[in-house]
Amino acid sequence: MTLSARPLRLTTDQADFEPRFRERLHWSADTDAEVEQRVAAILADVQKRGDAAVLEYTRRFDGLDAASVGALELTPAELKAAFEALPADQREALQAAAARVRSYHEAQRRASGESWSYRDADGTLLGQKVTPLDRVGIYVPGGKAAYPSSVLMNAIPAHVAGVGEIIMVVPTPRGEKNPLVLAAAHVAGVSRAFTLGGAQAVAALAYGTATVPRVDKITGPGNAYVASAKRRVFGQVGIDMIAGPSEILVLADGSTPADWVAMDLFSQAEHDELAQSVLLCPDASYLDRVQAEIDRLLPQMPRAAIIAASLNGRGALIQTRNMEEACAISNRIAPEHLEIASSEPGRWEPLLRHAGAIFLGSYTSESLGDYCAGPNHVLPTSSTARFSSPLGVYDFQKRSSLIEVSESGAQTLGRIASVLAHGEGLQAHARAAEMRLKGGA
Ligand code: HSO
Ligand code: ZN
Repeated sequence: MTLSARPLRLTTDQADFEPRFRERLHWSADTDAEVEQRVAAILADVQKRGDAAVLEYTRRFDGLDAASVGALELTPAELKAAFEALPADQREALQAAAARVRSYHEAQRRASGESWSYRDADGTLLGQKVTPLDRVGIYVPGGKAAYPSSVLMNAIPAHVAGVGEIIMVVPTPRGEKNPLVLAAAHVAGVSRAFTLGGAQAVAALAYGTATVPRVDKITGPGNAYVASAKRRVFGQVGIDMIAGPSEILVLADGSTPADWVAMDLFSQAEHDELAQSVLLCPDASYLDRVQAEIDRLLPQMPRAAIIAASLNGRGALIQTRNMEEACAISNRIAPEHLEIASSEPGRWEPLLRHAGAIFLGSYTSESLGDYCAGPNHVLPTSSTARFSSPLGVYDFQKRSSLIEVSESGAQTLGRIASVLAHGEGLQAHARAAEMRLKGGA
């Protein structure tokens, strides 16, 4: 059987464009009741029985038998040894990627992650103090989607933020460790790592056990069980986001070689059958050329079956009236990754408001951003780029307001506060403000 990949072909001036476009874009993050129930039971059990429950679920779900949770800890020496045993090209690539991701996040911290304050006319000091989180947990998926690059993308911003302790968990079915994941943990500054996964790992991090320390925030992607567990422990601990399937939207003016764009669509599609790849272009003949390249290139791809399922089920090639309309549609979609495959990316970028990451110009393939350009590859999916941002240093910090009222400030503020406090019927508030007025009250 020969595979074919035919993304849905639409033009914005066809009569049924809207409903067909909406149907293709639709993604529901509806949760499965059975998953929810099982996760709730696992969380409650780990909360109650700690290590014993974690061990039992790890045995049951990962086929990994250990005498204690402590025996599932990967020592720093083991992480380092994994790094040192890598072939030189992998070791160097990992280090080069880590260095770039680190410099980017250091710039991010300098730009927006520092404390600040000012004094107003009364000499009252007002400001914001930025503090790194004490301890965070990083969930690294194992199994079919084990991404060492995601270890870098989660751990490095945490490290740059100044987080005291970074605890990594990675499911390790039957104890088969992924050397690149271990090596990435070494390079990225992970403090402790456990071969644990699933809802039980999230529970261990959220509640703490005798062996696994309780963290303040859990970041990183995972399967439906992990997503459900993260949603449920939120409040007790912080979480980064609940990620949906990965997406790419390419805006093309026809100037980028069609095979480059076809491969960029594949690069997202190969992640997952549910991943979404969309191309918008005003030129119908360019869309034909990209489709021809898809047909030509697909048989060469080892993950052709996943790519075909993704493109046939969720892909789209959309002909727009012009580039302005393509930009407007892109804003409606608010994609996780947005490539501007154009000879004049600077002309279109100002029109684009909602996207996790914007890749400008023909040379900027998403895959360069996925691994090593520097910005984070953990990005808001499923249109959440309308209101949220890439994972960053700021996710590993929190802010406290600082207020130091001077004696003269207490006079000005005291009068205002007293009036408002009386208005709210709160006498103690009013008196606390009035007592500090000169002449007292
Ligand atoms: N495109 C993925 C990240 C990734 N790609 C990891 C390769 N490895 C989600 O942003
Ligand atoms: Zn990717």
